[in-house]
Amino acid sequence: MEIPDSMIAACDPSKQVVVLTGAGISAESGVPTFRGEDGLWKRYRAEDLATPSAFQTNPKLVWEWYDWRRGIIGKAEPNPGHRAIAEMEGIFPHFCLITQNVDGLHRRAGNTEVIEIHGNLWDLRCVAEGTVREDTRVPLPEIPPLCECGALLRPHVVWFGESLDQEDLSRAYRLIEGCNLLLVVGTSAVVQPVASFPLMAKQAGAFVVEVNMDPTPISPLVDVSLHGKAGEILPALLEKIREYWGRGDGA
Ligand code: BJW
Repeated sequence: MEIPDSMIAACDPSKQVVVLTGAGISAESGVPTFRGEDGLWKRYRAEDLATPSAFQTNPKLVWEWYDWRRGIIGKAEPNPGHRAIAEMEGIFPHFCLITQNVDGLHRRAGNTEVIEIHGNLWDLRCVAEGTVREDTRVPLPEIPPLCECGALLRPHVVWFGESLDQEDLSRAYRLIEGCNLLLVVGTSAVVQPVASFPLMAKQAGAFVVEVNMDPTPISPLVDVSLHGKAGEILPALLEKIREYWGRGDGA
């Protein structure tokens, strides 16, 4: 996999850099993705597990699925791809990470400037009060878990048909529209509204790079598509950025 020089030149550390990630970044940590051959949606129906009506109909089933995923994610470790993105936060003074992932692995890798735009599965939200608390126990002692007020707790994640947190979304839009470089990693780019971020960034004048195992709907519109494993491409990219920009004049 060849990383073009035009791309390294676009990675100017003085510029606003945004990284947008999806499930593919955590695949090498053993966390299942949603789509593709081994994806969760091949084995489970999203309508039965990741919608508000599924939770209303059968909260126990939905929680059993999340408890199972929490078990997998609880044992997973950040991989070289997560670590490279964490190091980018140290290199680029104007940096932000927007992740669709709910696994918390980016924070564990060291990123602090993170918008978890689809929530976090270690947080539980009371359906009556809206209060959020962290609970990292695996397995949960009670399924479905209940709030002290007696109402159900739900995973603090964004399901299909639900609005994203307005504050997170507004901040993400501002970052996308103002960034100079957008690095899109490991997302199939089909779930809205996040799937539109790369086009928005491109239209606002950003240099857009995609890192993915396979081509996606955004591949034709990005400036550079790097096909391969994020855990291999991102450390190589970081090394090249350091080599190129570490010389001081970028020459
Ligand atoms: C690697 C790799 C390696 C593998 N290295 N790469 C406009 C038009 C049409 C529909 C809509 C629309 N606006 C809204 C909708 C409805 C819906 C939607 O987009 N549906 C589409 C599927 C058609 N969107 C919503 O409902 C959103 N809400 C919303 O917009 O509210 C307003 C509204 C509502 C209704 C109508 C209109 C407006 C909410 C979306 C919430 C998504 N929730 C989930 C579950 C989160 C909780 C949980 O985890 O349980 O979020 S679904 C799931 O998909 C999860 C992910 O964050 C999200 C995206 O998936 P992602 O990350 O891209 O993963 P994959 O598996 O798809 O892709 C992995 C990629 O990695 C692949 O490309 C691989 O090749 C690659 N890969 N290994 C590099 N090693």
